[in-house]
Amino acid sequence: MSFIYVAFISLFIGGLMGLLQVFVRSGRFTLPWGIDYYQVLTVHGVILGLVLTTYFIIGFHFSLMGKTVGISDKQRKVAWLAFWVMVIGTVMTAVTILLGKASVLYTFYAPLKAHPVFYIGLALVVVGSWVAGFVNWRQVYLWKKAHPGEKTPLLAFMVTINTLLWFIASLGVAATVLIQFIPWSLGYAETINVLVSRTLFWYFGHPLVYFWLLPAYMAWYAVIPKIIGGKIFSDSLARMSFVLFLFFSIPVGFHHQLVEPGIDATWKFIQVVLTFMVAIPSLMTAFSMFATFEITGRRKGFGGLFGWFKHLPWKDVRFFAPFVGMLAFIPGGAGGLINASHQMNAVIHNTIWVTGHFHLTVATTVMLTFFGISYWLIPHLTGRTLTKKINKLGIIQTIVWTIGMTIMSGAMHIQGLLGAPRRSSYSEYGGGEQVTEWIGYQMAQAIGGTILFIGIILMVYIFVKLAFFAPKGEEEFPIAEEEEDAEPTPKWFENWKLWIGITVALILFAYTIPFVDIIQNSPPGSVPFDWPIGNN
Ligand code: HAS
Repeated sequence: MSFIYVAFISLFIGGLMGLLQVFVRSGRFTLPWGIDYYQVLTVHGVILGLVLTTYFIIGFHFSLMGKTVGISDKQRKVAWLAFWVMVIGTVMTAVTILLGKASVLYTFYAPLKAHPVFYIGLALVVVGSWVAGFVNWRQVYLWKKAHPGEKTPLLAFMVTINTLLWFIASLGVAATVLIQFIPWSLGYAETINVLVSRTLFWYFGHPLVYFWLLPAYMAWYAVIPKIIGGKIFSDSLARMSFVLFLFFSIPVGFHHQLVEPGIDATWKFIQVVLTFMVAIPSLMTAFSMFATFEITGRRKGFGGLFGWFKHLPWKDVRFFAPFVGMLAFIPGGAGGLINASHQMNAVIHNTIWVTGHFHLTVATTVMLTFFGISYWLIPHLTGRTLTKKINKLGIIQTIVWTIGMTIMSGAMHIQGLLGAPRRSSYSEYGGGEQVTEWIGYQMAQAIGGTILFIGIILMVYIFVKLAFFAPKGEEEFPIAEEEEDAEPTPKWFENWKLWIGITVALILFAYTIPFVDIIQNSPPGSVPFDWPIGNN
């Protein structure tokens, strides 16, 4: 619950920053008291993209592990250590941003330099998250020892994969922060190798998005079937899709660097092929969800081609919010495939289309699923219940979010196709003709963003209600069982050495030669640049 508190405080602060951004980009509003647009944008990206997600996910992981494999008092103490290390790191990072000494956005691209404390704080957040992961692995290990020959419970298996994915991926960001950014920002190193830093960042940055997505998939595979009165379609399919995510989410970072000079085109091509591989487990997930919906509906007596669709509990927000998240992932995922296609990437890269893409994926698919989880998880943890009134408010919240996001993200996608840049404040670009095409969409963005902020206020209100004021009682922790006639899960799913071995082999294959090439043929490193100029 402590992790979830931080997540919801972050939601409010980050959402407020988002509101200010869309106002500024409408061209009708200037930030007061000399506050800088890029400072606000950095708070928004760091607090929503890195803080909210990581805290919510780790809290959710702990709750799933507690329910399935249990947690000892000793493990709980180490989990608290993880929490406090992360909080100290978060506060350090937040202070530097608020003091205007780290307006480097959430991707902190070199050669923009932040105050050293910004990087040290981020490193602490990562270290804290590793400690949490170690606790999760230990939980599974002890459970396996006590239950020889039994398969690890599905959700514990999924948490293990997600923490493994996170650990292997975050080694990249830890390396660039410790070896490159901290010495350079402290003045011990005069220059930084920009391409190496970006490559290590994206080695981490892409799997990061699956670290966000997989907890949503955990709920789709194992929680949603229970809520709709059904069963898990296939335990093996669910495990296989998670294993495929472990394999393919890391060796694909180059698809964020397709226009980056200095990376050999052959290796970009190879990583694009691997990117298309990572879409497969998502398609398997879509298939599995349809199967669950249909089988459950037919069992309840709803026949015909689409009759089963009617049985879904549309008035239950625990289902409705994640379902809208699933729907949003159809255009969101299709947009991802467009981004990954080398030629089309040249059209949309560094345009606000990309911002539209990730507001559909992380800010809709993932967030609406996290909200869907919160409706039962928070009252479950606080010993309260989800009342009919809060449920109804939740449905309204989901609709408000969907309207706001459709307008905002739609406007971003269209503007991106017209060439409007991302990561930029309002500008008329010297009266350029092309810019006039964007203005209307920037207004739409502001309208959508304002509706979304209303959605955030509603959600924070619901959170406070569920955490402190809802009637006392017992809220179910819904975990579904597998279909009776499902094929038994093969034993080799527990072969962790094999999964880790294949993952490492794929990473070495995709990165060794291009990385050596990048280091051997690097242009001169860069001295630091400060923003705002002369501020640091
Ligand atoms: Fe992405 C940029 C490619 C998925 C997040 N992405 C980003 C950035 C973020 C992000 C934050 O190749 C910006 C980073 C930055 O700041 O620069 N993305 C992909 C691909 C996928 C993908 C191929 N992205 C995500 C997810 C994210 C996320 C998930 C967050 C959670 N993305 C890219 C690329 C870029 C990029 C390039 C760089 C662009 C550039 O140039 O800068 C795939 O994983 C997508 C596969 C998904 C599917 C959809 C499956 C559909 C499902 C729903 C089923 C629905 C049901 C309901 C069951 C194939 C599972 C049905 C009911 C009915 C009634 C119909």
